[in-house]
Amino acid sequence: MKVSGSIFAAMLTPFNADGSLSTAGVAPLVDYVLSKGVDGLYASGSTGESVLQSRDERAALLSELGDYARDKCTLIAHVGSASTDEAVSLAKLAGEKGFHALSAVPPFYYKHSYSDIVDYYKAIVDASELPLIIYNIPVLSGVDIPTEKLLELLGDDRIAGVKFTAQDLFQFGELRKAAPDKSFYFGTDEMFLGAAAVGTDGGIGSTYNLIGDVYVGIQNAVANADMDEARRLQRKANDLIAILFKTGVLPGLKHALNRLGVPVGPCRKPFSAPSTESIKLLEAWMDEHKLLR
Ligand code: MN9
Repeated sequence: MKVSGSIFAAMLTPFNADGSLSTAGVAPLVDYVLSKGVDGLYASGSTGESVLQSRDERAALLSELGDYARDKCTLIAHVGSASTDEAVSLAKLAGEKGFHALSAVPPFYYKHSYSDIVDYYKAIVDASELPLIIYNIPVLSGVDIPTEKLLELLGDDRIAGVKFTAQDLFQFGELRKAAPDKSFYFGTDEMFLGAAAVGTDGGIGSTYNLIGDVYVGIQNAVANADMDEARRLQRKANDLIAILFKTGVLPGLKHALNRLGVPVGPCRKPFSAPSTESIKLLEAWMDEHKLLR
């Protein structure tokens, strides 16, 4: 099973000023992100602050997004959870709402056996007809599935590939070599060019909410063997990302979008608002790149 498209924004979740979910914020955010030329959206993941939301809030976001955008682009629903039942219920909903694929982090917090992790993924794929992308993000999930176990999981036809948010390009290349029929999406935005050089089916990242065109450009430049252009674009992304490390990646991205007139609100606590000093750097970067309007 294949997922169509290559470059996907790991979508932010819009909140109101009081921190409640803003379903009204979905359409303007989708319109802005798609205007940058990405192939689709990956919703309710790390960037979407999913672990700070209830199951019902995640369901409301997925429902709104499905209704608004299923005919506009490829939609991937991240349904991963510490609880299999919650992941399964979100997977069913995504199927009903016209999503094109599912994704899930391994169950986190408790240290589960590999066989529990396999059962979790099987339960999710059994819940709908959709292909599933494993979300490998050991730095946040705390679960590092070894290469051979990832390959075992990929033996299931319904498991289409891996969103690989780590920095080990050797492992990334080994996975691709061992499973050439599967799709591997790189998730560390600041190293996307490295993955594109090794070979990647695409990328899924947080900063694509703001500058998706840059990653589309890197992918194209590498395909055309234009390394100067690819490096120029990665440097542009990394200048922004270095600033986002000062603001906090998600609070900074939300600040930037709010400034652009795309109302995404604040991040949920315990995230805090960016410092005044870091906001100055961010706005100067936006100004320099004509992102303020
Ligand atoms: O998966 C994101 N990774 C993390 C996506 O949240 C750890 C990335 O898109 C990063 O936010 C980005 C900046 O470090 O690469």
